Amino acid sequence: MAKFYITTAIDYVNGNPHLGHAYEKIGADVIARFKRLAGYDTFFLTGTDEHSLNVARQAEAEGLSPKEFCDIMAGRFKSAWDKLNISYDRFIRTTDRDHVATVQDVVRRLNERGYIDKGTYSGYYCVSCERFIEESDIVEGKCPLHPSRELEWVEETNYFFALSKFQEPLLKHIRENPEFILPASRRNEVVNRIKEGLQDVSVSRSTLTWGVPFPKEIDDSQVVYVWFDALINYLTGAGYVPGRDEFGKRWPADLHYIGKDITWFHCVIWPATLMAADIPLPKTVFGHGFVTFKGAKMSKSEGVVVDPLKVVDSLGADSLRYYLMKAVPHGQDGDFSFEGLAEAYNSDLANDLGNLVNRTISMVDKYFKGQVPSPTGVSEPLDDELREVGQSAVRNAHKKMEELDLTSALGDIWTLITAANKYIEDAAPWVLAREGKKERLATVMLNLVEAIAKGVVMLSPFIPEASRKIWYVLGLPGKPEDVRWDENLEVANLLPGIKVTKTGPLFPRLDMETSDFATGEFRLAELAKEKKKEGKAKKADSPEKNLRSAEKEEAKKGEADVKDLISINDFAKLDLRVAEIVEAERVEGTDKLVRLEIDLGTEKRQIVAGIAQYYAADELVGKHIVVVANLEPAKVRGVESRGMLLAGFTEDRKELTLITVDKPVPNGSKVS
Ligand code: ME8
Repeated sequence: MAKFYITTAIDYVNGNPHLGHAYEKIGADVIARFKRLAGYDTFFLTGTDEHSLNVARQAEAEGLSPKEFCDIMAGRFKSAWDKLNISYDRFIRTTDRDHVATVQDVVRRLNERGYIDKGTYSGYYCVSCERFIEESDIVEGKCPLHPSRELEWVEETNYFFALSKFQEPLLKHIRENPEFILPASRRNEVVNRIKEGLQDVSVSRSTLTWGVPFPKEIDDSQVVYVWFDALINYLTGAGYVPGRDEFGKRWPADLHYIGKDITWFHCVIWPATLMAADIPLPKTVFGHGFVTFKGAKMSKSEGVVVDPLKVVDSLGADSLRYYLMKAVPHGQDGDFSFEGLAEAYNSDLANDLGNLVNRTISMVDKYFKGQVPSPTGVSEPLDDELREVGQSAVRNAHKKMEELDLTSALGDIWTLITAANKYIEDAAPWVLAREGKKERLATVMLNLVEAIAKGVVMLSPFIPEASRKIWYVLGLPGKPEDVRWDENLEVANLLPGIKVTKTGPLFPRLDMETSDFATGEFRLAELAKEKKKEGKAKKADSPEKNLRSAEKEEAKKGEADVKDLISINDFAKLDLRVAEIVEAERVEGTDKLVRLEIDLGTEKRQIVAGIAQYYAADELVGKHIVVVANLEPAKVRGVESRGMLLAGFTEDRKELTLITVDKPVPNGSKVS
């Protein structure tokens, strides 16, 4: 099986994950999921870049050691990506022990080969970029990317990497391997800059202590410069073994998926380092564009930040994933707006996709008692057209995905969703039902289910949660990810006899008047921008405190998972009971809530639980769960809830599991 090793940039942890970070991780995740579907043995690496000067300063401002600070922040990044369903195989941290060993080994290798030399550095440093800025790049005394931040003058005795020796080898490599830098526009920028000449670059810092220590035998007073350390994470993630030439079945990387601001590091410094160390080069570096907010780059230091998690809490991960992949075209910048997000949600997800699925399922339910009919052999040109659109969508989207043009692939997949909606209108199943044309009706329903199933397989890299759910309510076996992309053409074989499950709206329509979007709660970025305009923004040079004190306490204790202790008397106040679920139904107008009727032996009562994304209503009936029976009643979205069920997340936090009993006990039994 061919392998595919994909990496993202590793994020600085001096601020919370923002929408720009999320965009990159989602893009890489869509590619990784696609490659798995296409049959590649895929390994997906992401993580955090922790040895920056920014981090050291931020930790100090919070009264924590850099490592304590990084533990908290890395946790936030990891849980953000879990929430967005990023299917990484390893979350690497540059403070991981194996990574430190890899970095030291690479430095040793370069030193042995004569590519590292001591020298004196003097020049300007941008702490936001964590890079030395050449005089010719300085704009009005500032870094061009961080105009609100002062540059810092640095004069140090450092170790330098002999980048200047690689001008010709790099140009040759890029010439002979046009796929090395994508998209082509980035390649031209890089080539032009290389032609201007390459200077040796500093790879150590002598005035910092927060970093990977330089190998002792070379110099024990220096640490490795953060960028040099960071790039090497790609080797660590591939299973690099210090001291061995051959390592890992994953290297060379097939794709480094990174932002356009860091192409210089990835397309020049990184390949030169690998050439010097005699390690094969990655196949492709793809420099994606930026997500902007009202035209400005999302950037913490510039005060333009949209919190992706707030969007997820309100509309779900799939909505954000879908919108970002649609709004930021292949390799280019794209603007994020709340209006755009709401529009894409309502019009594409709720109307086009959600309605298509709900209407189809309702009709199979009504006309065929929920059982998808078998082929009848009666087919019309209309049917062939729909099938043709489906086959082309599978082929075209495949090609676009291989080209990493995710936005166009999404467009190709949508041609099938649009065609299926049109097919309903043209075939008018309700007329066929009225006229008693049962055979024709069967063909139409089968074709619709086939079109949806095909669409869902292709959509699963983009909107994995909804895709799984649609697959489930269609009654298809397994998960859409289990179907290989090229087998998708034969998805029809899976259909006859499957039994659909009626469900509430997959994407309940968003009411622009009453939703969170209208409340201002979401408009953090806008507010930050306004504040900045008024000159009230925090001084960028003074590290802003952003940790909650409880997080700090936990970090210091080093026991992040242990909560405050309670006494046995406190515990005794809880009335935990076993209850049987006797009825379950989705709370109308919500996508998370389920109303349950539970039997507590002596009484029946109603509780409301936020578990609809993890359990279909039918699945719940008959389960014996554990509830907190003496919780004071509350209204959830206007529905009374008298009690609370207990549940926990699975290890990857992707599934919720109810706490149930594993031997029969009477309803209402006390749990203690
Ligand atoms: O550069 N839109 O970290 P970082 C799209 N630690 N992508 C964006 C973006 C935006 N508005 N803002 C940032 C670093 N990014 C280094 C990387 S890799 C060995 C070391 C992207 O936290 C950015 O281009 O500043 C980069 O690819 C990633 O987010 C991390 O940025």
